[in-house]
Amino acid sequence: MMDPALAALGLSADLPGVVVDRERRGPLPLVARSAIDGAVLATVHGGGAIEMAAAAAAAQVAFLRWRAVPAPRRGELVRRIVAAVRERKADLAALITREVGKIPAEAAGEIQEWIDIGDFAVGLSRQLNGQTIPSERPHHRMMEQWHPLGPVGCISAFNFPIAVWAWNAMLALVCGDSVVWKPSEKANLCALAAHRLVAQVVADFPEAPPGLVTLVCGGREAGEALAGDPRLALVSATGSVPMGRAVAVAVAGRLGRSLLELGGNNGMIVAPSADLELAVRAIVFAAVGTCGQRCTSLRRLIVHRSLYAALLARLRAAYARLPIGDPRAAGTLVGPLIDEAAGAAMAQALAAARAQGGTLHHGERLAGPGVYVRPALVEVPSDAAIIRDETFAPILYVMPYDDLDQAIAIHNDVPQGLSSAIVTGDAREAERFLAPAGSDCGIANVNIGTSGAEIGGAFGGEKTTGGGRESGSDAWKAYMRRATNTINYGNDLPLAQGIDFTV
Ligand code: UN1
Repeated sequence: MMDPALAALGLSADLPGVVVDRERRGPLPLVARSAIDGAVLATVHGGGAIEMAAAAAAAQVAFLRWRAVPAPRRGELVRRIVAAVRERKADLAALITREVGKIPAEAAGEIQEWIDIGDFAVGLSRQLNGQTIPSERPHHRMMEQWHPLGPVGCISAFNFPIAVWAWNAMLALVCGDSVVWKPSEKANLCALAAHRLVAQVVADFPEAPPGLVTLVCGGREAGEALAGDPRLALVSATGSVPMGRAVAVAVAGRLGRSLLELGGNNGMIVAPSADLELAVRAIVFAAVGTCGQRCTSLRRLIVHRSLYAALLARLRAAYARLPIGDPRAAGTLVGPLIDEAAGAAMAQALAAARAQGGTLHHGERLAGPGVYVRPALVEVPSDAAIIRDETFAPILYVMPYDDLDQAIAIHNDVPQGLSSAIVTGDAREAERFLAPAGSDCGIANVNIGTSGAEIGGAFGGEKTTGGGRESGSDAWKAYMRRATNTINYGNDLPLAQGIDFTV
């Protein structure tokens, strides 16, 4: 019998996985499984380098037409996409739950991020403003214009199988770009369903050319072909540091532009004046939400020694009563890890932490089918090597500190720099954390956790996180090219810098 989460969106058990001008069955059969129970949901026929080249070619042709459509009209397309998403929100969320195992509230939150960035992009379609700059030359005017950049390639991860592509695609579309998507191999059904919805709206929109949005489900070969294709002016990639490094090298090699959102190893400082009740709630959501599989998940907790024992006791108690299991069951807060490899990585990290002097609380594997774990708290010395690695699982390393400078130094002493937080009632401490010598991350919060960012802010981080910024604020500028124009409305030709070049 067809799974209801697939049936509601018209997905069958045997699906085309390449969408260029129309849906086609590529040569690469990919098995779509559910994280909930490991059940095989469907086979998706994806592609490799040949299919990716066809997608890039179609995207290039589409771009040449789409860039000439006025930006507010492009916004109208996105407005219609958002209307369709609002209608199908519940079905799309149920598919996220079925395929990658998110609890319904978080799955709905992910679709809400699509709606939010869509609304943001619609408004932006009338605000792609450049500036006017005073010229040093008489009777001259200087200005900047933002023009569409080119086709955008998007590589997305399983943990936000729809939202992260939507952040990219909605901005790219209003910016006048076409979009090629290579989704995670672990979330092809979410990608197909989301893409179908957009493709339908595009097909009904008079000015939207075929090839404006394309999809190639595939593996490494398709991803490498995307990164290497000179027609894709911007490659936006979300995933692991090794993947991002490979993409960065390939894109830099052809002098393309990349936008990277890679690993996080997010820390929180809990200061002596912290509201402990608030801290516990912030920590638990950030550390165990999405089963620790957000790039913004809280992984390191740096606690002032004066409240270390009390906070640890409260966290141990909270972890002991976490409702873990099938995310479709009412009340579940922690669903499964994505697959066996994730379970093995968690077990390996816990073994390493123990060997490096860690004391483990919880973290045990629970009964399947599906990879269910009780999230782990690990007391570790702050110089343990393991805390420098991001393990995509619910492991929270806990360590004490004595003064804030030391806490900030511990906090920043990891290769990654995505998200961070401090819980404190002391305004001076909060400001020190946010100041230039404070957190070195792209996101720094006060009295909230590290995850769950709104789309209005620029999202991304520093160091091995890759430096990219997606989503709100002025992240749209990555999807456009800037032209500086100087216009002479006089009859003479004065040169800049006072140069006299009279012949
Ligand atoms: C991710 O995990 O790749 O801030 C993105 C958050 C979400 C997005 C996470 N809005 O946790």
